[in-house]
Amino acid sequence: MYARGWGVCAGEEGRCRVNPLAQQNPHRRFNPLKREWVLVSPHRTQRPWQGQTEAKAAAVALAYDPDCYLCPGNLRAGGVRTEKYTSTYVFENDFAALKLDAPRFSSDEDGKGLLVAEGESGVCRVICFSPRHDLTLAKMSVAEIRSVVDVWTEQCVELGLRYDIGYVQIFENRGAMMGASNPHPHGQIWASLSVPNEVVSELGGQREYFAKNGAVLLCEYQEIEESLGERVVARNASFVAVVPFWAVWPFEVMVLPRRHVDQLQAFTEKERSDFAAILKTVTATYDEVFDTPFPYSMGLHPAPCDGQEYPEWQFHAHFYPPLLRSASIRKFMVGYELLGSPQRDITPESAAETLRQAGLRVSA
Ligand code: H2U
Ligand code: ZN
Repeated sequence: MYARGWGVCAGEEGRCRVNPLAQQNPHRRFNPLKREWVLVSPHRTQRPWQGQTEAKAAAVALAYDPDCYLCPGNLRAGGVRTEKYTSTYVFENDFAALKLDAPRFSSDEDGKGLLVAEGESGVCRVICFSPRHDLTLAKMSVAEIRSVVDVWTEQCVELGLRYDIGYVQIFENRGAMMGASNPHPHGQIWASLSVPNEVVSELGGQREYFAKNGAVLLCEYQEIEESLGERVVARNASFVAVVPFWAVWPFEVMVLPRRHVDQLQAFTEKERSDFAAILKTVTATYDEVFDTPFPYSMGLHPAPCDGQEYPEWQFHAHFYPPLLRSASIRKFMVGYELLGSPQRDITPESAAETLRQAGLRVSA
């Protein structure tokens, strides 16, 4: 893969490390999950910025906001009153993008596959992580995040058993910069009949690797990352958080289990608590980097639940945060990135080092 003139750089124990040439020179890295390349331009980190800056997000102060759609006992925008919930709480999205009773159809209008459409059905739900308006995952206790993990798991079990659901996508948009509509700590579930694009793409990479090597791509990757350590941000008994070798977003993080698990519902009790703990560590670390509530889109990637077997799939979670150099300077995916390939300036190794330093300040 690194054929053209690069050679392989062996570390002390003969393990492969990032080629020193790559730390300072333009290069591209391969994402084996999606089978796509990302351009890395480390020499460019000093470039001046006179473009858009964002306002620093203020921390939310109120434990209960009478005007919040998601606070317990309040009237929602759709006219339904939320009950006075006391722990993690789920409701059907009042403005759902998917509906279970949507008609099934498929059409290919010109018969050439150029005007293809299919009916899509599913369910959209909102999960209030906590009744407290002023909390975030980073500020919630591990026990409170554990109740979020439990609810995610129950949702995956319930929806995964349905014959008309093929994938359960759980995610959180955090912060106005990522389009979150409300500071109340919440996430969403979009469960659909078909398997969405990103998952199809990651399945392609994992299948190819499994067929070639008879091994699970992300399990082997996790072992390599743990043995090298240079992109590891945090770890506990059951999980490791890394800035992927092929990360696109400046401070992108992937959370991987340290054993092969395809679904959330396959976690042991201890793993559920350890998952809660590493989510707290990652989100608290993020908030420390620029001393601001760190915006991100986060999501879980279990295997599809369409009745097929996925021995090649490893459960994982992605964090995609947009901030680049400060609380007010974000990365944009524009120009070359829309038309060519994604590109980053700071290397994943230096982002991991920044996150590790921030993590040390959190635990100090
Ligand atoms: P985001 O902040 O990630 O947009 O999630 C909030 C979701 O909550 C959004 O999908 C739903 C929106 O449709 N919502 C309701 O279902 N009812 C409301 O009263 C407000 C928002
Ligand atoms: Zn994924």
